[in-house]
Amino acid sequence: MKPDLFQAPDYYLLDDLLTEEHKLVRDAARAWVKKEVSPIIEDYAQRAEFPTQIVKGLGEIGGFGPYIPVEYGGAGLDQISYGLIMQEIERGDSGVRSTSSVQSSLVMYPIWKYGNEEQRMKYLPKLATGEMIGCFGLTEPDFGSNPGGMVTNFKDKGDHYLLNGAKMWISNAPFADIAVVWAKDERGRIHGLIVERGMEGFTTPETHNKWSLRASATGELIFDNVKVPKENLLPNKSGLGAPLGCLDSARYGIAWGAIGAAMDCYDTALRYSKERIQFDKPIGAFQLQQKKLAEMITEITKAQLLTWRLGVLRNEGKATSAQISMAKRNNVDMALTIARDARQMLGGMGITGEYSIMRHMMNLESVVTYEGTHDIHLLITGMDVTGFPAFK
Ligand code: TGC
Ligand code: FAD
Repeated sequence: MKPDLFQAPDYYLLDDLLTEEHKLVRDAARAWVKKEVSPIIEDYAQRAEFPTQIVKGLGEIGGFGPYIPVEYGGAGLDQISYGLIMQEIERGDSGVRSTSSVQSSLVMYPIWKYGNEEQRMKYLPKLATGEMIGCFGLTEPDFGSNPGGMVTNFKDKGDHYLLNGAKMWISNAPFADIAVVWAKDERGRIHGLIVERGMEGFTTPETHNKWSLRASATGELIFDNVKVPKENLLPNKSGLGAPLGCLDSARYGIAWGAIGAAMDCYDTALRYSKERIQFDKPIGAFQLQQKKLAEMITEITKAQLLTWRLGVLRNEGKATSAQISMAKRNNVDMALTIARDARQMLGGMGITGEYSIMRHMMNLESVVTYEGTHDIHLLITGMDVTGFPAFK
């Protein structure tokens, strides 16, 4: 793979909107990605393997629980710093950002928000350093966009719960130490349970043959009469709103992350367009290539502004779930379009692992599907503006 020469586009001088702390956090994450992710990630993606050696570093740059309070081992940062870290990590690879998103927003967040103090102290500090890795089980074979229909369930057996069912498409599952699992009780109410590797009847088979997110491990969670101790139930929130609340935090991070992938594709295509000569001119001198680059930088700039504003609203506690949906949907679609155009600008070279673009493009096909598909987010916006849910 070519050396990482990334230079971040900032067409509207958005750095002026950031504090010194935001810039320090972002620059540390950017430098770490250049040193630790860029040189190895193509190789790991080609081999369909997660690079476990980067886990410690992810913890050190605040990639695990950036906004979780310091007393629980988190970095105690604000929502814009959280977003900037996600942007930089996904600039390297969406699969690495997935590991960070799942650990932060889908495992640490529910334990912090819905757990009790013993659960927080037991799990959060180890999750923050990467000493422990978690995964999040919501999706099932027959319930993806409609998680409320889930059939995974647990029964109260007096001194423990008995868990049965299956989850699929679970990021980090094959190597996770714990899983935050969403299941129905005997009354059909959804609760979160912390299931630990090693509990009898709990297995995590890996999902193979993915063309996307190849450097991220995906798997199933199978529960065959798993005895879960009663103290592993998250006591402070139940109902579908509990897992969906975690998704708000993860979707917000993805909205920033997608900008990172888009910036990397744009930067690569821009540099290539100045170096590649055809018909005695750099291809960047042709109007058709300039149109692509002009559209890319326009869309990246719009996405940066949308996301920065959303971060301010989240810092003020005013962002709605529907606003987060709009940013996730817009930014991932924007990044996917840019990746496809950038890939074309590199001609044949664009399909090789010499450049990051094709990997980003394939990764983004998962990002546009997980955490709520492109169409589900459109329906969320539609419901928000009309008041009519069109899901069913
Ligand atoms: P609905 O009746 O609308 O809502 C049920 C309850 O939930 C509340 N709620 C929310 N709460 C917090 N945050 C949100 N975003 C919320 N959206 C809804 C709602 O107020 C209600 O509360 P209550 O108290 O009245 O019960 O539910 P529905 O069954 O009609 O479904 C709505 C729909 C389709 C929007 C929802 O199911 C949905 O978002 N589906 C998409 C599923 C999804 O995103 N799955 C993601 C799985 S995890 C994943 O992909 C991780 S990838 C990780 C990585 O690698 O980065
Ligand atoms: P379906 O729900 O079957 O949707 C198929 C198509 O139908 C989509 O285009 C969808 O938009 C459309 N559709 C569905 N309902 C409607 C409707 N009402 N109106 C119009 N169109 C509709 N899940 C987890 O719980 N944890 C994870 O860690 C996790 N990681 C993932 C990692 C990867 C790589 C992938 C690919 C997925 C992951 N997921 C995870 C699952 C992901 O969230 C689901 O794939 C996603 O929610 C969509 O569900 P589905 O694949 O079952 O598609």
